[in-house]
Formats: sequence, structure tokens, C-alpha cells
Amino acid sequence: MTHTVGSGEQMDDVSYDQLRQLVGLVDHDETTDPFPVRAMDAVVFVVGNATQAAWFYQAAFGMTLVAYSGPETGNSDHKAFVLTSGSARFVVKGGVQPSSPLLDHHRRHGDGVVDLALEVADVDRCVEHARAMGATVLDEPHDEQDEHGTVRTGAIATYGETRHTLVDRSRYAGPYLPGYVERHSTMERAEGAPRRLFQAVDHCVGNVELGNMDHWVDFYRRVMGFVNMAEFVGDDIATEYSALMSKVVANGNHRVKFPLNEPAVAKKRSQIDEYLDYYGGPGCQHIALATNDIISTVRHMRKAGVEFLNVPDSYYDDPELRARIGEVRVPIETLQEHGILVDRDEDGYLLQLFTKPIGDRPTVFFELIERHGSLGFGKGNFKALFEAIEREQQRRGNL
Ligand code: TYF
Ligand code: FE
Repeated sequence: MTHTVGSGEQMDDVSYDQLRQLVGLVDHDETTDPFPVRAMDAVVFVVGNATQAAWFYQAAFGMTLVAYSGPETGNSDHKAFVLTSGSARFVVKGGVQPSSPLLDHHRRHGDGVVDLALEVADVDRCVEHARAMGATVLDEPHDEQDEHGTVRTGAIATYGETRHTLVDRSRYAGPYLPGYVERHSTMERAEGAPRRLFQAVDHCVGNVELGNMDHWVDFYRRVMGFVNMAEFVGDDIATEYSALMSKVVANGNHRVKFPLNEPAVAKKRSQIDEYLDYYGGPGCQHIALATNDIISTVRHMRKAGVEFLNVPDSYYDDPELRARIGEVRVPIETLQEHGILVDRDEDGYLLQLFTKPIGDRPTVFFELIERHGSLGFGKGNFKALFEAIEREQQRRGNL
């Protein structure tokens, strides 16, 4: 049983026990796993303006700037800023040279996630297993070096133009990767704000085309040794109100969780179809961020101007919800005041909330999640949630 949760550098001071609660870990034997994944290494975004996106993630998401690569460091193609919050690491990249491939990517997709990078102990073993299982290898395993040591990486393709870079940084002490220099925020933390607004990435959701969800579930099982989690949105819920189907895969200890959505053929235009049209194909739909105090997080993000999906008062007045939820750590009125959703299953409960799309296109958004035992994704909230999403679709003229 390994209790490795990530490199010391990245872990900050989020302990394994805290993570167990934050993201819902289970015990797992790595030695029998064909593709052992430790944790998310980074979520890499390509954006239209990385200089300003880096500012947004600091000002609105309370993240800490730790590293930079760009023309001043010998990288004339693009600028890249590395931001952290606890064990979560984001990299935002934007093209500088007019010929940068990142600008072509941005033309096709708008702001989006290009890489769900994973920390692994053995890059070669993972790439070999993936290749044997038929995966597309985008980047052969290789070392990169600088004065801080050596990082070994390789990359495989997943849905759309998204990739999984596999990273072994066990022999590296630099701020991110060779080619990056340490860089610190020049911005002061907002008055009264906690040291960070979230501690970890809880899950990363992919939207794939109609009829392809099971293909990608199978990909993660076959190629990456992931396992199915219980929660899913099937035909029944899909046709009634969600307009999507969803299944969840996770690595052995559930540290890395990837729900996969496909549009359902429903009466209305699926929110997944809207995403696929505006993103220009399959891609990452939302990143869920684990916090141990969602009320404080939401309060500070709202204060910084972050917009969340509106939950109607009727959600909190529903006697069925109140009976099902029972006691949670705050009165339901406090949840209502902040517009936070709550769900309970046999293992415990969770609090969650969703931002509106963060870029110009109605594509990528974030979720905040505070887990108290529940290993689910808020199935009990799907009706209220999808109705809120559809109200936004309607306001955009896409429903
Ligand atoms: O990750 C999940 O499954 C939940 C529910 O468009 C969800 O956050 C699923 C689809 C969606 C929004 C939320
Ligand atoms: Fe989610």
C-alpha cells in the first residue's frame, strides 16, 4: 500500500489524511496496477491571454504564482504561468509568436484544457502498457534536465485534442519543469482571505460525442487501469431532465477521477451538444476543486467577481430535500444564503457549487466541492443543476 500522494514540493502541507477526506481516497495496491497513477500533476490550459488568465487565477481563485516560462527565459513561442493552491497545480499558456501552434489551438477551441497531466512513478512502464493496449503515444518517454535535476515525461492522447502527459518528477527540485523559472506573485492576497481557497483537484470531466462515452470509459479501463465508480447518469435520468449520460472512472485509490459525459437525445438541445459545438469537438468540461470550507471559498470568490449558477429558493424549500439531507455542518439557510447545493448518499454528504463558463465560449467551467464522507458527484442535485444550466443556455440563445 503506498501513501504517496505527490511530490513534496507540490503537496504544500495538505496531508494524506486531509486528502482522504477532501477527495475521498480508498486503499489501493500499486504493485498489481498496470498503470499506477499517483495524482494529478497539473491541469494545463491554453488561453487567449495567459498574462491576464494568470492574474484571474490569483485574484479570483486565490492561487499562488510559482513559475514562469516565456520570451525572457528563452521560450519565444509562448508565455506559461504556473499557479498552485495546495496540491492543485494549473498551468496557463498563451501564444506569443504569431506562428505558435497554441494560437491555432485557441482558434479552434477557445480557452480550454489541453493536458490533464498525471504524476506517475514509472513513465516508461505506463507508456508501454498504453501502447500495448492501442493508445496513441504523442510523446515518447524522455528526460529533460536543468540545474534542478531531471524530469522524465511521455504523453498519450485522450478524447479530442486533449492529452495525458505522464510525469516522474521524483529526481527534480525545480519549481515546475526544466525551462521554467521561479516566479512569485506581485499581487497581495485579498483582505481577510484565507491562505488558499481550495486544496486539491477533485475530478476532471470530459465531454465526448454522442455514442462515445462507453468507448472512453473502456479506454480508461483498458489503457490506464482505471475502475468504474458507481455513480452514473443513465437513460432514465437523461430523458427526464439531464440531457446527458455520464459515467465515472477513477485510478486505483480514487485520487484521480474522470467523469465522462455524452449528450442524450432529448427534447431539448443537450448542454453537451452546446459544449461540443462551441469547443469544436470533445474536451474537458469542468474541473472540480476540493475545499474544506466551501462557504468561505464561495464568499471570497463572489467578492472577487466570480459568477456562479443560480440555485432557486425552491431548491432549499423542498421538504423532500430537507428530509433526505438531515443534519449538515451548517443550517440549510446558510447554504441558501450562498447558493450552495447539498447531496447525501449512503457514505455521507457533500456540498457543491458550479461557476458559469469562465471564458468567452460557453464551454469550460469550475465546480467547488466539500466532501463529508460522500464519494459521489451530487446525483441528487442533477435535476436542480441541469435546470440551472438550461436557464443559462436559454439566456445565451442556445436552447
Ligand atoms: O462531475 C459530475 O458528474 C457532477 C455533475 O454538465 C455534473 O459535477 C455533470 C455534468 C454537468 C455538470 C455537472
Ligand atoms: Fe463534477
